[in-house]
Amino acid sequence: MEADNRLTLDKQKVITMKPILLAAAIGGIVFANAAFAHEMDTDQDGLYSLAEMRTEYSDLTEEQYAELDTNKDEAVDVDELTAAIADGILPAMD
Ligand SMILES: [Ca+2]
Ligand SMILES: [Ca+2]
Repeated sequence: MEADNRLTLDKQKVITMKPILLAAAIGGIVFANAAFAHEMDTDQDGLYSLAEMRTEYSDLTEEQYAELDTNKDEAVDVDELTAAIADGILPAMD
């Protein structure tokens, strides 16, 4: 009986640890993206103009920029930028 109790406790520990580790991993990725994104947004308006994006992606064309602007508001926001990187359309920044 004692052994069974220990096994149950260990299982609970594993189950409660997993979401914490997952959250830490996701948090790290979001933080890294936020750091580079903040740097590229030189006027700090939360949007990436073509000129701002060219500071990181120097050969980005107007056509490519328009494709990144998936909601067609004529600006690339952080969601569109991270989606483009996640989809491999843009390389991740250093
Ligand atoms: Ca900006
Ligand atoms: Ca947009």
